[in-house]
Amino acid sequence: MKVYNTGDIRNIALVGNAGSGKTTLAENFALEGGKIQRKGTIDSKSTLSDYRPVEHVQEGSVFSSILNSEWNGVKINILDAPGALDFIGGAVSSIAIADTTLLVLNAQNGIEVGAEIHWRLAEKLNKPVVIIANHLDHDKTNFEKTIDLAKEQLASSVTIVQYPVNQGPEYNSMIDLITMKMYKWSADGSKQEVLDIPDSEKEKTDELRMILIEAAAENDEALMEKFFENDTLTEDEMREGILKGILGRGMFPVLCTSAKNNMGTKRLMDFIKNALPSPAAMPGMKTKDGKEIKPDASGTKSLFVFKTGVEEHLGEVNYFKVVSGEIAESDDLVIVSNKNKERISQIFAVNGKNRESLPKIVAGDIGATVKLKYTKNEDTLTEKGNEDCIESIKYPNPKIRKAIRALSESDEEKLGEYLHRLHDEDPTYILEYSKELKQLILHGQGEHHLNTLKWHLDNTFKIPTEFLAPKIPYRETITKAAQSDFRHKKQSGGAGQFGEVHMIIEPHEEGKPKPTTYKLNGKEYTVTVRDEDVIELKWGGKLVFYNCIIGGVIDKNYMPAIIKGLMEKMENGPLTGSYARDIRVSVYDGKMHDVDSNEISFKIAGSKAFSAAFKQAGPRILEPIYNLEVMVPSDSMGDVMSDLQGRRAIIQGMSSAKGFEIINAKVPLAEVSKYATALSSISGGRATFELEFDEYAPVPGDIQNELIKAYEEEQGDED
Ligand SMILES: Nc1nc2c(ncn2[C@@H]2O[C@H](COP(=O)(O)OP(=O)(O)O)[C@@H](O)[C@H]2O)c(=O)[nH]1
Ligand SMILES: [Mg+2]
Repeated sequence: MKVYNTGDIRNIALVGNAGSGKTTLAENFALEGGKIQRKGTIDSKSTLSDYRPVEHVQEGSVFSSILNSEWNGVKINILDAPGALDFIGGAVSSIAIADTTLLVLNAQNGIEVGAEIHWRLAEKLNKPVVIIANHLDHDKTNFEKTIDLAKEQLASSVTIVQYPVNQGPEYNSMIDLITMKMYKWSADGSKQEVLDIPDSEKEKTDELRMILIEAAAENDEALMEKFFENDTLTEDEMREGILKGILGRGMFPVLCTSAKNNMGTKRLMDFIKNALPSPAAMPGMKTKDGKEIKPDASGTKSLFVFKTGVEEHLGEVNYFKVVSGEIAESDDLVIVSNKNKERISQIFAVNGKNRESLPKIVAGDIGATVKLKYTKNEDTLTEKGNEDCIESIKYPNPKIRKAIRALSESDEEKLGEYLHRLHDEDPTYILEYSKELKQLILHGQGEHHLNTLKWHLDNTFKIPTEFLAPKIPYRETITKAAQSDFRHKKQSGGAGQFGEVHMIIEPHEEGKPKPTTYKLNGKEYTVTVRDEDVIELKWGGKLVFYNCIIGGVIDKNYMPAIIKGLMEKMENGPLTGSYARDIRVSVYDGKMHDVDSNEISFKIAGSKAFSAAFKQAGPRILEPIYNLEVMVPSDSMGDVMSDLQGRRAIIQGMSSAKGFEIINAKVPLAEVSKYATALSSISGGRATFELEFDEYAPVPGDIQNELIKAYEEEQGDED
């Protein structure tokens, strides 16, 4: 296949709600560019994208698919994203990697949730957006209303470039305000006529063209002046203004298609070639240190792997964008993160599962390769000595968690391996083996997302699994000071054991001065700190240990053994077996025996004294609290608020955005494990949320009692 220069490449992401027609549109691009001879259809499960078995079962895209086509010498790389929000990962990477986002709307339905959310992703990544009004051939199609809603909900600078002449079942013509022509198609879209604008449309066309010209002028001061002077712009000036507007997100042009009938594709491809930026016109990719790498074909060889998939008969396929330089077959590159060497044995341009070989590929282009040994998703491969590592794509935080288990114990190892593989294919699945909970926890974007993963395990990998309720990683701490001592003594027969430890424990708080005196149960204790040991706990919080021994009653060498004893209890808290945190311990007295004292004795004495003190020190169970941000359409605000009240949420603030209310709250993790499902049913799928861990806070007393009881019963069962 031909090698294209950076300036002759257009990278576009197709996004929008599920069912809006992205995959069908991608198929049209491939057909018009001669990549396929016959168009596949969604109904016959024969499209280039959506080729994977899971997508046939689900009847929709699950992963993004990469396609390419050619139009008048320009290569168009198409990243066809899934529309369903559970598979948002594919949309995030597509928008991040492509230079322009094509937001496809189903003009029967206005702005659907998926469109709204993908719009916000493009906004966050500062990407130019072109709006495609699709599905123009239905009874219920309402182009005008859809565009009004887009102006209201997305941006006021949504600007009509094409409009349908006869939307509805008879749809076959559209007028383009740049070329000032009418495009008319045969019923199957195969024949296109370019006609003069009929008289009946002239008035409307002139009016809309003036709006377009004014919108184009707004993107440049010089153009604006010309517009004020002449009340119009020349054809060239208008095109210049549109280019600038698209690039700077000052204008969001609207184009028209009926993807099923392949109407509008050719003119859309013209527009992609003429009005959308090549990678050279866009900011380069950013490194982890914030450096921008321009897509310079003569620069250092560098590529970024943005997607990994396992394909039948091929094994792992790595999809990449060339960051800079030219990558040629047989190039030897190095992975920046771990310095492993990789040879690029083959380079492909792909159309779903179809591949064409390329001898080389230049900066800004998108390709695929196979047989890499060490490369992982999101790796940067470059020339030896170059340290520029491209920053990872930022995916939304997980929204749901479940524990998963193989039904047969002998599958456990394979399960872990396949789950890692699925994470590489879809980074929004996060896998965590929690040692503390003794559960394999899966995090995902929603119920459907996790069920799809299970489908893979059951059907692709043939490992039967089950989901379990995920446990909550509780913590334990104390609220007041308490004293305790313990003598461990074993002096009958054989080698003896002897250790005695006296301690005071109390809550640790940052900045609290070192202990001096305590009054506990009517008794006064004075301590003098000799040594301080601050232990940062792996699970958060601290254990602060003070050696306050006077007169050498416990040898300094036994302190590590006492700390070991404490740590055993910190790892397996006395209330519920959860990790304990934020405690300080002053060991101020004790006793040794000349012969029988040893490390094990002091470890046991330390551990027992600590346990006893812990129980008298106002122990509390802490639970993880998350910051929750919910974006709610104004009309379901009341229902969302009352639902939150039932989840022990503390509302932190509220604000409004375009048609949305934003609620910020703090909620316990225990109350939001199924929030994705609940919120979706309350808001008809229109509300979205983000969750982020904030802090640990005490659980209410009644819940603490229930948890302790449940733990005791569980322990009882085990005995
Ligand atoms: N009538 C009509 N059907 C369309 C149009 N575009 C797509 N479809 C159909 O809508 C369904 C969803 O299309 P698909 O391309 O999978 O949408 P995606 O989820 O956005 O990728 C399929 O049955 C398509 O045949 C259109 O413009 N008109
Ligand atoms: Mg699709």
